[in-house]
Amino acid sequence: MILVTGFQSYAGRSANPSELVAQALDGMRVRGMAVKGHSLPVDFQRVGRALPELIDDLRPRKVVSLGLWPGEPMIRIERMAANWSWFELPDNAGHRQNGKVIEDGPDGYLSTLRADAMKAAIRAAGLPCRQSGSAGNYLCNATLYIALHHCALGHPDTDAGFVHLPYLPRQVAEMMDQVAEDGQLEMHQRADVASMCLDDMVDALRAGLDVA
Ligand code: PCA
Repeated sequence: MILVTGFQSYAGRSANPSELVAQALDGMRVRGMAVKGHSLPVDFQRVGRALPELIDDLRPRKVVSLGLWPGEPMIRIERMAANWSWFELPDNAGHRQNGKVIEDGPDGYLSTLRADAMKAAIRAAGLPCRQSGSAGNYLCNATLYIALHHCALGHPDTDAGFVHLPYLPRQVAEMMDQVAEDGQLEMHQRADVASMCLDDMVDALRAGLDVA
């Protein structure tokens, strides 16, 4: 079985594409494996408990976590997780994790998914995709670290990785309305207005999971 996690919305946004993609993939089959979509709260403490529990309970063959990267123009496969958090924004519980993700954990982990094959498959499906060497310092990096650490300790046969997603088009439309209303409309200066439609994101993930 493949566990796909998405995040609930955060920072006052109306939706999180990662949650919608995880929901859309839930129940599909990839190479004979069932896909289980699961939604995670944007809450450092709760993810730290819930994700290891999910892995213990479901014993997935793969864990593919998804999150929004505001402004990212394409499917972005993360290769590394750092044992370092710097939450510029409080999570939905009001917590800022500034320091290590796991106090006595190693400095970092490499994703154990077949990231090169995933990138090639997604591009072959006609969808833009790149790899990245940093999942940032917020909850997505922490989530990848928590999954890889838990698998390293007790689930050697479970691969784990992370994919960041662009905004949905309607989120950018809302944002443009909002900045216009606030009198901040300097669109030529904004670099965070890229988006991708839900169907393309779901197709990309299906292509990626097929070879992950
Ligand atoms: N993106 C955030 C956390 C939740 C999400 O969808 C991140 O990139 O860390």
